[in-house]
Amino acid sequence: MKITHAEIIVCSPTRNFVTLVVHTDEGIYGLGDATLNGREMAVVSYLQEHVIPCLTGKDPFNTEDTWQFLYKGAYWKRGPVTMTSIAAVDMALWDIKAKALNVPLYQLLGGKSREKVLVYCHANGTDPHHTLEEVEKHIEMGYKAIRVQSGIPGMRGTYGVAKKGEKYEPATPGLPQQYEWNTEKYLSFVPRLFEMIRNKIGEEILLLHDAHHRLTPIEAARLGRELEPYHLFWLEDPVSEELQESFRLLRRHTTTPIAVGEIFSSVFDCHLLITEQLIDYLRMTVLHGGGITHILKTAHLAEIYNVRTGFHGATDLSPVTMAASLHLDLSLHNFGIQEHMPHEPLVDEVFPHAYFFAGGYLYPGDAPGLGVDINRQLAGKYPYRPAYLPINRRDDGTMWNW
Ligand code: EZ4
Ligand code: CO
Repeated sequence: MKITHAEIIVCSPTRNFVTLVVHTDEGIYGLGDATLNGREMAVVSYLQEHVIPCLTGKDPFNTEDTWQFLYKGAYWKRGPVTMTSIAAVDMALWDIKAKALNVPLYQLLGGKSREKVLVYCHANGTDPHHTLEEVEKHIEMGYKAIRVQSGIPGMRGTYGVAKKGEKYEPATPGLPQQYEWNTEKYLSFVPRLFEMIRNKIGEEILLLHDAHHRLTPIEAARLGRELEPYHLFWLEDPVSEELQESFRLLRRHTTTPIAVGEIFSSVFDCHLLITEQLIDYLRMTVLHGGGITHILKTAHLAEIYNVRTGFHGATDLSPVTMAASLHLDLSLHNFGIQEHMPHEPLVDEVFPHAYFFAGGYLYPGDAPGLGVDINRQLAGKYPYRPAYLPINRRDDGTMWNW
């Protein structure tokens, strides 16, 4: 089998997605997600100008060699644009291989290690009362694990929380929106929020929280320690992700489990975190972490050090990534949990898929390959719209991590 050509489909059914379609001389094609939220066209250009021309004539079964060709061959290794581009090709090739062999992808990754994939959803409220309502609503929907984010009294907006009645979406059309940040108000609020939620709902539901890279290590240590009585499943992105060493300080002070990695590009962003056992869950994804080929290696390293997976699954990752994640979730021994932020119905229509949700779990389904397709005609009705993630500033105007 040989790759004949590849094409890129950019569409915006409620939000932007970049999809790579790789075609072969046997008529089988594979899909890869190439969406880098807020920087979409950089990946389009990287693929179009520098990657697609090299794919023609290659055997799509040689996933390892093609990965190394794109990684080593670029010379400029790593970085989100490069690794997202490589991931898109890698997903598409694994999709082709599994389709050609007529098996769901998980069969090529070790088969089933479990029957179903535990997921967590988001409960985002404008204030604690609204947040509790959202938690209760999601418990009724069957979710067994819930990430809790809440607006903070006295602060205008915070991460993960939209206006009441609206859904939180990462990135909005137009120029970046500005949010404000106050560490002191946040730190005194969050433990009281979780105390209230635990008192109302009891111990059974798993609770998670995302600090979205905003604290220093010692601030995060205080938060982790004060949250201990409420038994979080994890505290996510407690500190900025760049400095792996900063997790040593945090780790010394708290037993609250730590998750990090949604913006990691490769194992070299987390080798220290894994081998020093500084984290409990790795959020690096198939999409932004170099594809199935590289995530497999990273997850296997993590397994040796008792670090489990908790793949990123926000709505800016397309159903193609969700499918790839679910095949990995089903097969990796050290699977922990999968994020589930359901796409809008229109997105599911543009990307018809075999995976489905039932009773707090996701199932990848048994369609050959990834089990996802793209409806080109429908996609064509929703052209790309420039959109940005928000920015964040402290009270005095200082730029902060969003
Ligand atoms: O901010 O996907 O845990 N999930 C998150 C997400 C990210 C967005 C960035 O594109 O932190 O909401
Ligand atoms: Co996050």
